[in-house]
Amino acid sequence: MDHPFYMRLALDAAWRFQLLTYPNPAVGAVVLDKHGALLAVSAHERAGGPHAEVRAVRDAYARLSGDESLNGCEEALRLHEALRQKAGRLFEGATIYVTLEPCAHTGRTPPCAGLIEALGFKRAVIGTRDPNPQAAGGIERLKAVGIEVIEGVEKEACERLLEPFVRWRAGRFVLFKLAQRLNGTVDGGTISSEASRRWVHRLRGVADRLVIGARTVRTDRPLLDCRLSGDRPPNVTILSRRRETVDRSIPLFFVPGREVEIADRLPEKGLILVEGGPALLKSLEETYDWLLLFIAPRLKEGLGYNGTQELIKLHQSALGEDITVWLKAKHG
Ligand code: AOF
Ligand code: ZN
Repeated sequence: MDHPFYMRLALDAAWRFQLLTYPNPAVGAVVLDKHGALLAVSAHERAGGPHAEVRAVRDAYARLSGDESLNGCEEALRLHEALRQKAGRLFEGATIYVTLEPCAHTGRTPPCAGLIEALGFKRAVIGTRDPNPQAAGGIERLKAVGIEVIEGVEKEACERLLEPFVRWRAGRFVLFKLAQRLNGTVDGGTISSEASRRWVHRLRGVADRLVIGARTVRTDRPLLDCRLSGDRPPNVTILSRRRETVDRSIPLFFVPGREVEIADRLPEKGLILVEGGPALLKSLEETYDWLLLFIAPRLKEGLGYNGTQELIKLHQSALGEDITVWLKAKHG
């Protein structure tokens, strides 16, 4: 069995929900049957929802049994109970890959390690340990009942995936999001595909604050809501050194249920999403944690980002028509 290969499948699945799981970590899981055939690839999608392992086991169960009654179920407790009741010996000899140590605690959902144990998995391949002491302990628990545990597969990549979780637990994580075209231009209307914009709206829905520069507020007059995902609109911080220059007739001030503040610095706690252009990016080069670029397969004249910051690529994937690239400044 090519452990790194299957772990990378789990990693790719998890990255699609990176940050969307806030305040939980992004986690991916893969299930193979007793012959080593691939049954399911899945990820944790939102806090309060089923963990990655449980969603992967749900899909693997449907493949193995032909029973479709749990397909699409996102209720963690119901899944735990139903899988324990229905799976019988289907998972005997099976292998599960998880980017993060399966939890051993009852949080908003029951413990994943308990489910893996109850279903009779033969082997668990785990990327990295859970830095949350309340949830950790799954590795010991699995070993104690005789499940073969292989630890540290693609460890660095699994730790990288977990970095925002570690940072916001310690205080704050700042993501700067920028959309650009192939030739680097960032102005002149909509840039990224609908799938990318829907993803960003989901992120707005979970972030503690959406931060935007006073210049963008002035020129784009944006609404900054979550209309494509149906989530609650985020509270907004407008970065400005001169409070009085922000025009309060701009639509974003009138989105119901939202608070808007004008401040000269970033909020200090939680998950902070910054949406802005090249000027704001330049001014926050030393401050943000990660940069997420959406690159749309189009060309158009205009203003571009001319930064020369040294960046480390963390991950890339496709979203709709676009390419998304997660980057980190070298200073970070
Ligand atoms: C896993 N698999 O996919 C994730 C885990 O409140 P809960 O029940 O959702 O538990 C949240 C904690 O569980 C979170 O702080 C982290 O330590 C762990 N996340 N564990 O086995 C997963 N997302
Ligand atoms: Zn869990």
